[in-house]
Amino acid sequence: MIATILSIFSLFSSAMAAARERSFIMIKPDGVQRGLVGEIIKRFEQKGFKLVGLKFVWPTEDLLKKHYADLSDKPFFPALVKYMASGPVVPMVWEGLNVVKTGRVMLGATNPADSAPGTIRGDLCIQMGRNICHGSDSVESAKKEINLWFTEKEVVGWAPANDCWVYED
Ligand code: IDP
Ligand code: MG
Repeated sequence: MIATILSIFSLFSSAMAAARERSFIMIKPDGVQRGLVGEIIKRFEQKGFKLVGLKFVWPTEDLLKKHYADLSDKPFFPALVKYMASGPVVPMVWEGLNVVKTGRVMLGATNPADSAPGTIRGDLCIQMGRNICHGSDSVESAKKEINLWFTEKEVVGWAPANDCWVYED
């Protein structure tokens, strides 16, 4: 009996944890320059994900080198850092069920030429080095990226009025 209650509780709490998953999504300098901030935010908002962090910053090369540390041995790394430091960006934290995986699907492939129509990169850009938006590739890297770009206080938990119209009970 107690075991059943515990397993129901654990199923419930893992579903709750999944619903609170967070991804780091960032509109890159070309997305800002091209006036696509509203369009990209609109897609995540209309999907049903919840915005819990957002700012407008001109990032330093130092921060970008940390953000893209895993790619530091790639030949395109210097050009990538220069591109990303060329103007202001919009770092965001979005929350919801499977938001990391779904966010990547919404973004499309790294190379816009391979991105399906209907995706952000598939609809709005052409080349890999100007692909307008970043999205975390795993829950683990989302946590790292959120901690790199946001302080704890800058990520704001809140309860939207219409949760029951987005998620089943
Ligand atoms: P992702 O942004 O889809 O996660 P990553 O492999 O993490 O792709 O690469 C980070 C960023 O580096 C890409 O979004 C793109 O702007 C740039 N990039 C990746 N591969 C290349 C390349 O082969 N040439 C030029 N830029 C690249
Ligand atoms: Mg990546």
